[in-house]
Amino acid sequence: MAAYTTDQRQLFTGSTFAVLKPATTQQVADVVWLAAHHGIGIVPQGGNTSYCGGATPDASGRQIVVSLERMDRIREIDPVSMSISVDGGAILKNVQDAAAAAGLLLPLSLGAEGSCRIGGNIGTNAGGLSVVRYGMTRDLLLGIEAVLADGTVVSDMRKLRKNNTGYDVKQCFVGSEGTLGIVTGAVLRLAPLPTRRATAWLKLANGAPLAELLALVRRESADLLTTFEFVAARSIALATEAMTDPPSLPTSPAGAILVEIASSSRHIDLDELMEAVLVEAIESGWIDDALLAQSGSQRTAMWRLRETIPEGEKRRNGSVKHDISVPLSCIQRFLDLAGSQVRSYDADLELSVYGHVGDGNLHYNVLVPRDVDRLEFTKRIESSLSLQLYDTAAALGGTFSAEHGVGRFKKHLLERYGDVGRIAAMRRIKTAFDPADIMNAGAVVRPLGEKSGR
Ligand code: 2HG
Ligand code: ZN
Repeated sequence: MAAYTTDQRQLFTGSTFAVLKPATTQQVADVVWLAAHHGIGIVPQGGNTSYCGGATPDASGRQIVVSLERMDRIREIDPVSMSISVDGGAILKNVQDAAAAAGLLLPLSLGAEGSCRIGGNIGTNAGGLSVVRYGMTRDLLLGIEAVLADGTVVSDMRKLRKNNTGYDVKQCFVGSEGTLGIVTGAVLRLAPLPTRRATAWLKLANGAPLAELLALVRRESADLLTTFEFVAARSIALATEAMTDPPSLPTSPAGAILVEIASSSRHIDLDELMEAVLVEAIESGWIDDALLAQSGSQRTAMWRLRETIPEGEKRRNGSVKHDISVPLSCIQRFLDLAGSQVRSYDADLELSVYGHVGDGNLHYNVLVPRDVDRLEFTKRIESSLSLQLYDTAAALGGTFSAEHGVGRFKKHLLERYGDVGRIAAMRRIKTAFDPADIMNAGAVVRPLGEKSGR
């Protein structure tokens, strides 16, 4: 059972008396109907890769896990409509590959893509590495099939781009993390498959304004930008230590940016375009140096370095994660304020800061010192320094969870930082969809009538 009851970050282990693995939507509906009939709680689970404990049962032992892993089919690709229909348990990587085999791109890409599943991507509104160009999961969702808390099947697997016929019910499931029903199918929007890419590693100059640099790259690359990832020097070092064959890339104490532009057209010379962008960025004084990938393997090495950071943190002794986002205009201010908060909390703490600056999203992670207990340290930081950092993000109009969701770990933060009216609306939606509170109870938001502190 351990794989189903322990969360991705191994922060807690819940308990369950059964893991059910339905193979069809009808079986999911039957399971939910039976559970509702007997008042049994359900935790819907895809790849169990939630960073916020959103897919793992609680410790009560009274929730069953409904795993979608057997519902992993690609149902249909329509190259003309540029859409793909899949089961809710389809693994993201398999959906990407199926789209690519049809000459199209599923523009959702994230570290967990080899194991996370589409239903979970919808439940958390997953973001990742190409949001700056293509948006979050929400923006890719054309249709949905979902089982409601009484076994009713919502069947809206249409591939329409336009369909203004009342409430957009499918969007209710986005960000719901299994609290409103179980996503058993989805239709996703595809894009032309890029045939050309130019990838560069930019060595940041001291004090370089990230948002201005981003604006320059977007403007001068004719908005062909797909990735703009910031990586602090400490994060680069962590990833490098964790790699067997780390690439040597230009870097400075100010860190680096991984930039990629991509196009499906064979008539644009992307290397030439990227070179022109880099010259302008160097002339602006915001970067000192840059390396333009000369081969597929050089490009892959840059990507591998970026994607190995979470693993590098894990090998060190883990990190306390802060998935914050602020308006782009406030990124620099956040970095300055948060940096001084961390220093005055404890000057010995080390940070690993990186992320999707193109989306105003930073992973502002505090490294767990080597010789301390990871869980105890996490608890201590989360009840003190983390709140200061979230306060700062909130004061700048930002959020405590940009792309990782709320789950069980961040529910109290939603209560603390969420707008009162918005939370009231969420609680009403929860109760309307799931009056008996059987769907992933304890995650995201309290239903109406339940006191806080559960
Ligand atoms: C990433 O961008 C993921 O690599 C993980 O969102 C972030 O581990 C993290 O803090
Ligand atoms: Zn991320």
